[in-house]
Amino acid sequence: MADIQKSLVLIKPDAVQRELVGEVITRFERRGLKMVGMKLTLLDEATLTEHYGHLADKPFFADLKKFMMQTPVVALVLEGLDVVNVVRAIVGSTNPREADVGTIRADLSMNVPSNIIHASDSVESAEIEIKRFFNDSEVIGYDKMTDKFHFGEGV
Ligand code: IDP
Ligand code: MG
Repeated sequence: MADIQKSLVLIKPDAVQRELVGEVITRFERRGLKMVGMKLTLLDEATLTEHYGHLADKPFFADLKKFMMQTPVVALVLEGLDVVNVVRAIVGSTNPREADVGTIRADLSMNVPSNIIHASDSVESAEIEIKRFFNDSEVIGYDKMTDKFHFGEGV
């Protein structure tokens, strides 16, 4: 049974530098995902240490955090049916050179860490990550005429 879920996306500094923010958001909008949170935000080291905690023992950890602080990122909360898996599929695998053609990472990037985008990898991490970057009042539920196509019976 499909669930309405939320997912956290960060459009990374490489995409901001390369003026790809609009392109990335357009892909999500066209797919029918609903933006319920959006902000430009400069990340600090403490937030990144927490966010990338699963990579703390990797040799690239310090460089990854430095990369993520180069410019502000654009943080999004997306809502939709099974949105966590849908977003990961739109984003593609971590190494852009191994990602499927048609995914954001394969179409727009060539390397790590500069792979355009972060997306939550499970419903549980999405809940934690949304709280990491957004206050409750910054995630805004609203009706859209297209909800009936993307969320409901489709008629
Ligand atoms: P994900 O972003 O696809 O979920 P994770 O394994 O959670 O992948 O890694 C988080 C981020 O760390 C990646 O998106 C990438 O920017 C960076 N990263 C992952 N592996 C490497 C690496 O081997 N070298 C440099 N950066 C890496
Ligand atoms: Mg990850």
